[in-house]
Amino acid sequence: MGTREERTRWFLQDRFGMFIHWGLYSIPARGEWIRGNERMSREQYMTYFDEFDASRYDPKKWASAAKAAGQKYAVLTTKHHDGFCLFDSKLTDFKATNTPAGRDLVREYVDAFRAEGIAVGLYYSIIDWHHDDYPGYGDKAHPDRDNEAAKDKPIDFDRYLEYMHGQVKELLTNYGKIDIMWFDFSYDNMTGEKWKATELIRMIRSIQPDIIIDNRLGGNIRAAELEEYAGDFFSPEQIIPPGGIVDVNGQSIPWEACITLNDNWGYHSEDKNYKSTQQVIRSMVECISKNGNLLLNVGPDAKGEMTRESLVILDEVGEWMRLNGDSIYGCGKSSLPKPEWGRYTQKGNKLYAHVYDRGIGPIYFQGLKGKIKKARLLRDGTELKVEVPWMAEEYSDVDGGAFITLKGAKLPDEIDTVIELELFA
Ligand code: H79
Repeated sequence: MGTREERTRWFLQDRFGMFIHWGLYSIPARGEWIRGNERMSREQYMTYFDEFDASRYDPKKWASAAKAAGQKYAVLTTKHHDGFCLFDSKLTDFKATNTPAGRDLVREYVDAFRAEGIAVGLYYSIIDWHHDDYPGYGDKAHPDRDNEAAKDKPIDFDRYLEYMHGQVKELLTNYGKIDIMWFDFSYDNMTGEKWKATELIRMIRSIQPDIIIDNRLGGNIRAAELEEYAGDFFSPEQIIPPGGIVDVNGQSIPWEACITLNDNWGYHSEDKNYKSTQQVIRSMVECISKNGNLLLNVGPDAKGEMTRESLVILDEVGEWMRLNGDSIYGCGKSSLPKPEWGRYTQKGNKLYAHVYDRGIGPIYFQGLKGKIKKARLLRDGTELKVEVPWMAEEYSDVDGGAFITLKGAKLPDEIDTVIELELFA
C-alpha cells in the first residue's frame, strides 16, 4: 500500500490528464447539471435513458486523442449526480446496459485507455439525484424532493450508503487495476463519516492498495494529522490556486486543478466559449510551476464523439507537448521566484524557462550569473548564448543575473517558447 508519497509518485510525474464527462445529460446538451438546474422530473429525465444509444462511442478514439495530446491519465464519470451508471452495476437498473446502448461503457473505456498505456481513473458522484434514499443536495437541487408528495417520504440513508459502497466495490473489483478514484463531493455536514468514509477507504485500499483518491470525501488533507479518508491529492475546481497547495507546515502536497475547455463539464451544444490552446498550455505550465497537475475536461456528445473544437485543442496541445514535454513531465516548482517574462518549471538541474513576453534584447535571468552550464531552445535543440551585453555590468551585477540572447524579434513559439537551462550541479 505504501505512503501517500509512494502512491502519488507516478501522478506527480505524469502531470497532465483527461477528464471525461459523459452521460444521459449529453443528450439535452445543456450541461451535466441539467436535471437539477431545470428541475426535471424523473419521468422527463427517463426519456434520455430510453434513447441513450452511444452509437458512435469508440473509446479507442478518445484514448488516442488523449495519447496524442500528451495526457498520461484519464478520469471518466462512471456515475454523475444524476445517478446514471455507465457501468453494468448489479445494484441498479439505471445503467447503460439497460439503455439502447446495451453495453458496459466503463469496461470499454478501461480497456481502451489501458491499451494506450494511459493510467485509468474513475469518477463517482457520491451525490445521487436518482436514488430514493438520497436526501438531495440542498432541497433545490433535488427535483423529486421538490415534489410535495415525495417531500415527506422517509428515507433510509444507510441503504444509500450500502448502495454507494457496493458500487464502488463493483468498480474496483470488476475492471482490473484502477489508478485513481475520483469522488465528487462533500458539502455542509454531508462529509467524512456521513459517508462512512473510513470504512469506505479501508474497503477501497483492500481491493486496490495503490490507488490514489481525491480529497472530496471530506477531512482536511492539509492537516498535520490526517483522517484516513482525507485523500491523496487536493482537487481545486476551475481555479489554479495562486500559491499551489501546501499543508499546515508549508510543505507542498499533491494537487490537481480540474478545468473545463469551455464553460461546461458535460456536453453543451451552444457553449462555444472555448479556451485557446495557448491558455490551456500556459495554465498547465502554471499548475506545474506550483507543483500541481492539470486535469483537462472534455464533454463528448450524446453519441460519444468529442467536439471538433476540443479535438483541435487537444491536437495543438499535443503538437506543443511533443517538442516541449521535457519541461512538463516530472517537473515541478523551481526555487527561483516567478520571472517577469513568464514562468519556470524545474526537474533536477534542468531549469525550464517558459518565455511568454519576448521584450527586446536579451532575456534576463535573475540570480543565475555563473550558474548556467548550457542553454538551448527546447523545441529544436538550438544552442543559445549566455552573453554579457555591452555595459551589462552596470545593471546585471546588482542582483547576479545572466543574459541569454534570443535571435529574431519574435518568439519561435507564440504559445510558449521554452528555454532549457542546464545548471551547474
Ligand atoms: O462534475 C463537475 C461538476 O458537475 C461537479 N464537479 C465537477 C468536477 C460539481 N457539481 N457541483 N459543483 C461542482 C459545485 C456546485 C455548483 C453549483 Fe450550480 C452552483 C450548484 C448550484 C449552484 C453550477 C451552477 C451548477 C449548477 C448551477
